[in-house]
Amino acid sequence: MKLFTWGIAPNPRRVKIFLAEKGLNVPSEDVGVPGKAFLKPEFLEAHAHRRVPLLLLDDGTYIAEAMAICRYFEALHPEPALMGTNPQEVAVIDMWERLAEWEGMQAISEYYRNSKGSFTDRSLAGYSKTLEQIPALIERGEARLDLFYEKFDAQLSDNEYVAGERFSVADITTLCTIDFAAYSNLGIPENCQNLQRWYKSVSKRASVVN
Ligand SMILES: N[C@@H](CCC(=O)N[C@@H](CS)C(=O)NCC(=O)O)C(=O)O
Repeated sequence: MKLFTWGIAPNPRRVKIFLAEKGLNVPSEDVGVPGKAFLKPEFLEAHAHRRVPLLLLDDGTYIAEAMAICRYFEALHPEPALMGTNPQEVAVIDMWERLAEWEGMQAISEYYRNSKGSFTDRSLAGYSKTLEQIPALIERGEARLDLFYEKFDAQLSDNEYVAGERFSVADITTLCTIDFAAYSNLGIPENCQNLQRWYKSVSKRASVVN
């Protein structure tokens, strides 16, 4: 088994934190070009998926998408549960994790990939075809991110964690989204006190610090 990753890129980081929470050590290979904003040509040529994280199983099966990889390990190693233990919990965690990805991670990715010179002609990850940047998506990404912050701040006003009273994969995606946004100086707004409280607490977890 091998997990293909990329430095501190936010999506491989979701899997890295998930595995650390489970106490699992999976052989991995960083396929980023050091100091550059792209993946190694050998990786891109060998893997039509062209994105990380990507998990290669011993029988040759590939699993892409951070959440699919996490689900695989959750099924193999159910404890500690990070994706819920009963139908309701599973659905609520899945809902908040999806909201974090769709409304947060996509918003900051939209901003990031359309604003940085290193992504000219590669405004979406995973394609060899030229995809030009759309400048209007910079402002739109920022506006979407504000809405994400507002929604998650409200959710955390009466929940300790994003999906309720237990730490879950929804917290992992939310944290990776926020750290990625902070990297572009678009971190949690001052007025989102609930989110600030939550962020301080989850950032101290061993899985995040190490
Ligand atoms: N929805 C995917 C997103 C994967 C993704 O976009 N990964 C980025 C790194 S964060 C990537 O592989 N980028 C390759 C590139 O920019 O060429 C997931 O959950 O894994």
